[in-house]
Amino acid sequence: MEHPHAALKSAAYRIRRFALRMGEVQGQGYVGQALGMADILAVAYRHALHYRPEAPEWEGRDRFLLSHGHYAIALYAALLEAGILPEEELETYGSDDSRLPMSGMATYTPGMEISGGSLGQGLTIAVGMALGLRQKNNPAFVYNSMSDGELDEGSTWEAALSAAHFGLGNLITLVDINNQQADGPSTKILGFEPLVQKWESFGWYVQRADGNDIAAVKAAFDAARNHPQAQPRVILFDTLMGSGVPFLEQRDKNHFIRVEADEWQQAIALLDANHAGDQA
Ligand SMILES: Cc1ncc(C[n+]2csc(CCOP(=O)(O)OP(=O)(O)O)c2C)c(N)n1
Ligand SMILES: [Mg+2]
Repeated sequence: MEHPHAALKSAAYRIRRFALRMGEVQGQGYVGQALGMADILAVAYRHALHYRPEAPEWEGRDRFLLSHGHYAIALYAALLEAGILPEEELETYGSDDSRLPMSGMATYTPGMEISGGSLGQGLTIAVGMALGLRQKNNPAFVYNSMSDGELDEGSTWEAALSAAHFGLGNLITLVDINNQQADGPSTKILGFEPLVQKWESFGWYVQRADGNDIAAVKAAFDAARNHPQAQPRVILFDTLMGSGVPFLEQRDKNHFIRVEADEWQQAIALLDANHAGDQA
């Protein structure tokens, strides 16, 4: 019997594959993050977000802000899947004059709403955008995607307070909890649990879900959009870095992965085999 979310699983597979192919172009990159977030991005771009691939700046679009700009490769893979970027452009990833630089730049890439990467800024911008859209009676949602390292930034919590104060029901924050930062496990660097209670006490509608379980991710997006109160919404996604490629899942210090030349093809072959097995 076909998996009930077969189309979304296939989208997540293609997003992982695009990310690995871009990684191979440069020989290194934030590939573990892209693999870890692929299921979330598949649901975002194939189920939840309203957008027009041929008109990335359409005023009615939902805004997807990549606060963690170093995850650009993950968003490019999603924009390729969404048809906002053409597939042949993938080969230019990270090269001079490419529209796909290694860190996200709003002025370079269609579908890249902000130049993220100075961590902890995305949510502050998202609050302003959500307020502005509400002012203009524009019913679009603002999604702010952020990493667990950004929970260490004071600006994140100032923005969280403001969003609740203004009752921003058009704001959805996605947190990628991969328990990794540049210097090691997030929980060892600056403990942030219990996160559900923290966000709730800041006045948010909170869900926590397995970010690598397509059905759970889809249900969380649906509940976030349909929540009836005028409250900002956050989904805390627990994810596994490198998800879908076992030898990358197990790699230590996978914040920035250097993969040997022959391992990219090996990773793609494993992913393909897994996906074929899923569909059988
Ligand atoms: C304000 C700010 N401080 C420090 C950095 C340097 N930096 C880049 S990535 C990173 C790790 C942050 O944690 P997270 O985004 O959770 O890492 P990942 O999950 O990608 O390993 C840091 C500290 C930065 N980009 N911005
Ligand atoms: Mg992290």
